[in-house]
Amino acid sequence: MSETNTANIIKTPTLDVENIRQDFPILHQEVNGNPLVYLDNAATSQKPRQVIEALDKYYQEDNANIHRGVHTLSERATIDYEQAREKVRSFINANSEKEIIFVRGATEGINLIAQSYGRNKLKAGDEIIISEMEHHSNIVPWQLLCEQTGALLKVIPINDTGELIIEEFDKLLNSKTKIVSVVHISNALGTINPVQHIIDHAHEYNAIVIIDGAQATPHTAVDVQALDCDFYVFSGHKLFAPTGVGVLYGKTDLLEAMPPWQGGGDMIKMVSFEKTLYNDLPYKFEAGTPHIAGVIGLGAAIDYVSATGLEAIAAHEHELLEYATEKILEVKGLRLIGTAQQKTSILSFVIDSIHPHDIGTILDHEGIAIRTGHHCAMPVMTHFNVPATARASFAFYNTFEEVDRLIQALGKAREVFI
Ligand code: C6P
Repeated sequence: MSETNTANIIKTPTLDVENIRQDFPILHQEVNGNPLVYLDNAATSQKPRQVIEALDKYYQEDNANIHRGVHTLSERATIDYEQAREKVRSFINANSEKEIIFVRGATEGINLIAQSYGRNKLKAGDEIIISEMEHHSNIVPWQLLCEQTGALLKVIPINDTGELIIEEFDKLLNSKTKIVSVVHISNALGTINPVQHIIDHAHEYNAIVIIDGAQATPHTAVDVQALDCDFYVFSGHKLFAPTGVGVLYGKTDLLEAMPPWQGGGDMIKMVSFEKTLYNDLPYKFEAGTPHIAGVIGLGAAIDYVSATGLEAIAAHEHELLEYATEKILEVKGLRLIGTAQQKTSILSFVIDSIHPHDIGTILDHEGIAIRTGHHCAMPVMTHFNVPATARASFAFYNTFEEVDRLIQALGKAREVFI
């Protein structure tokens, strides 16, 4: 894009990106003598000062355990923790706070469902459907469950643009299908999946549907009631919140019927050696002292994203994606992995014979952070017959100038290696 075109895009901003960047202290530093360009947002995103301050306040003023003490600090910590639950409920439009379980992240959420729901419900010969583009955290828990129960894993194939072949999904569904678990947005390809179709069709066979929303919640509004999914999981750290905290949403009736996953403090009403009574939802699934600061930080992150506006975020990221896609395709020998019609702001690519790790190293010298590797989605690499890709993933604080820096640096990588 010429300078004039860039100016045109910047003239009609959907977001005041420069202002937003002021909220992210980490972005204002040099790496290897160059201003940092952070394009590894799909791995983890940066934290606005409002989130950092919420953590700071908790540790400086309110630090105490929750649900336990009658003292003032404990009451304050409990209020902030439970307010964050309400913020999450509202953010994904769950019906009740009872449906919001705090976990460590998307990975723990899926494992909880597999072990608490799956292990109790599934028997030999039952079928679980996932897709070829899943993150390992939505493959391995189901393989473990299959080993434990004798259930069978079925896989929706993808085409060469990185889209689900949805007719094949429809063909896989049958009366033995008990669980369908698919990713909302692929971390390796950027594909936005037709989750509504998947949920509606799976329900015709009375299968329950789990959506892995790890890459979706930072980019798009999610309404779990409108979707009618049975479970939805996501991680805080991709949503500008701290690491070590995430969310499992589940419909009340399903969660009520599930046994606790872990035993310990807070998940009980009464314990004796003869019998233990479990706590009500959501505490039944929150054994032990949780990541209190992380949950409070997640609440602050949700406030920040909501105030910024997910519509404006999505619009800016879409413009970035279109601009970056056009520019990156001008790099000689570059092949994009993942060219779905419906995509979010992730660009996975390979360049001729340059190993993606070498691309990543050259870019790091230029101050540009991307991820290289299999992105915990090895079956995607197998499909596209590549060992790894380089992946640039954008957030709403990224700019068109940063895209230009990426493209220039890729040119340098070519000069060094080809
Ligand atoms: N993907 C990436 O660089 P955790 O680790 O539990 O926060 O999230 C796991 C996970 C689940 N599903 C999807 C679609 C994901 O992208 C991730 C995490 C990171 O792509 C780290 S591997």
